[in-house]
Amino acid sequence: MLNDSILAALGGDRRAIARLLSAIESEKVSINEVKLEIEELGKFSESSDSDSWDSIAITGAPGVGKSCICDKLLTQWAELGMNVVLLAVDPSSPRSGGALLGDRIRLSVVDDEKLKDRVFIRSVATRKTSGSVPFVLKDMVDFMLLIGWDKIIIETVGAGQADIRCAAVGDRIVVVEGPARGDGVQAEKAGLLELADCVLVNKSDLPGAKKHADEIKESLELADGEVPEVILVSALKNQGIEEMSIALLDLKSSGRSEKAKWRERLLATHERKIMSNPKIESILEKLSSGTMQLEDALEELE
Ligand SMILES: Nc1nc2c(ncn2[C@@H]2O[C@H](COP(=O)(O)OP(=O)(O)OP(=O)(O)O)[C@@H](O)[C@H]2O)c(=O)[nH]1
Ligand SMILES: [Mg+2]
Repeated sequence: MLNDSILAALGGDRRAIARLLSAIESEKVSINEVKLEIEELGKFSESSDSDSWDSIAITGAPGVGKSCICDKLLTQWAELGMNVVLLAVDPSSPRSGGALLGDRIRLSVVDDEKLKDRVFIRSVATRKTSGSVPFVLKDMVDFMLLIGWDKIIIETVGAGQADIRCAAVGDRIVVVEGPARGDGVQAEKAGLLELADCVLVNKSDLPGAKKHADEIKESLELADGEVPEVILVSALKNQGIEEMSIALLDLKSSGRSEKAKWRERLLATHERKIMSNPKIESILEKLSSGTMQLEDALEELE
């Protein structure tokens, strides 16, 4: 059964791909099972060289234009002959089951007869309250790569810890900003920028974009290590789009962002380990009734 689905997915059958992604998302099928099946079928694809990336996260505050930028990237990269996936982590979707992308924005690439077969778009619902979303997302990314898709884009809002952990799934992280809102670069933004391999300042057609790009550059230069490139674009007016898509395709990871990414992955893994410990409920009870100290709880969970 799984074997048939995987064969169909390898052959590009979109319904089979969608079904397998759902099974992975609901943790009914594990990525290891998929790997084994593909190995048995003798269809294991070569992994790309270590200098290039397979997955890239596009993150930033709500409404900065992430989806519009993803639409442009999908179009540009598909035009180059690549098969590109967009996994959109959708925090706003209250619906259980299949969350739908495009409530606000319809991606033009899906209407492009020449390109639509080269792109695959899928929402990932974050209805789960457990910390498993980044892990499920990682499995979905790995699945698409295993069945031979070339590049995976992860769109995720960069608004909180859980979102940052979704972004940290990507081999590269791109932070999208908009024009200046007069608040400069505050602490929360600085935390996100620390993970950036590149910063896009979108809506360059609006006043304040150039100013904000300069503010960001200044704030990035204050920190140690390599300074990521800051690129001005307008997804709406098609300004700087080709340059952006070429720069991102060739994007390298800086030591600084790499460390920040691994810190998030480490913390997420640690948290999941703690929360899945069978003793967690009784320990929380003891902590809340004052019969246990935090340090002892940690030791108990070791
Ligand atoms: N002026 C201008 N507006 C833009 C540009 N890019 C996107 N927008 C507009 O900004 C709004 C939000 O765009 P989205 O692409 O949905 O933004 P998002 O970051 O994906 O939003 P969420 O997914 O809700 O976080 C839309 O109304 C777009 O038309 C741009 O370059 N210039
Ligand atoms: Mg969006």
